[in-house]
Amino acid sequence: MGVRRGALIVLEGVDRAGKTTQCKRLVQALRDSGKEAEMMRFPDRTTMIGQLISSYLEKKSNLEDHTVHLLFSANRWEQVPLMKKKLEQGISLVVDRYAFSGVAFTSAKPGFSLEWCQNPDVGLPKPDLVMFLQVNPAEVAGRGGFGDERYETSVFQRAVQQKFEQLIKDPSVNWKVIDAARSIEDVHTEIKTLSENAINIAENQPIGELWK
Ligand code: ADP
Ligand code: 2DT
Repeated sequence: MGVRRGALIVLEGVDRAGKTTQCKRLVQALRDSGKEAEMMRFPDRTTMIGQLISSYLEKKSNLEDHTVHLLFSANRWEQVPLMKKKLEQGISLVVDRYAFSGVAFTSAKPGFSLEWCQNPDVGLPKPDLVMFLQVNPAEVAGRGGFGDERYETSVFQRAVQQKFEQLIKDPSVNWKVIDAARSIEDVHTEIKTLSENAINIAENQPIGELWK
């Protein structure tokens, strides 16, 4: 019998919802229970495409809105061979943002339909589980202010939140909405249980294709 594949697990949510904190905790917990797991994040700022994106986010450069959307998508596609290799080796991938952030952020700009935004990401490895860390802006106000990067304003984040709410209605994706206003520990416990279930189910299934 071949190696059982790992699961592709994605965490999404607005700024300061706790995505990075929970991704790290989840990878550690999975490893502690003897499972192979690695963290990834998008944008991956380390590649050549990622450096263009990073400079844009830091407002050191300007890029036309369609162009930067396609660069974010290309930044995922360039990791696909490595992602598939790891999943097939039995390593579960815990990913901080994915195509859903791509669609939510660009479609929050004027003149962009959800469909146009989804197109470049059609066919990416489909997550076995996407957890949306749900918080309202008042609840996370105590977690620190906004940074200086592009998109880090309360007006834009509210528009992004509305787009996420539309995306969550898509039944072709295995969305779970998590109440992320609770303690780090309580949120982690729920995320760990959902992830272990997803890993058990995924190991007997082929990797799917997103939005196809
Ligand atoms: P994100 O990656 O979604 O932007 P982070 O994981 O970086 O969010 O968390 C943002 C800040 O909020 C960090 O200082 C983190 O320690 C804190 N934080 C994360 N989760 C919680 C929580 N459940 N309760 C209180 N503070 C939290
Ligand atoms: P962080 O590195 O702090 O998560 O911020 N974004 C992200 C997009 O606009 N499109 C995408 O495809 C992705 C993955 C979200 C990255 C910022 O970039 C936005 C916040």
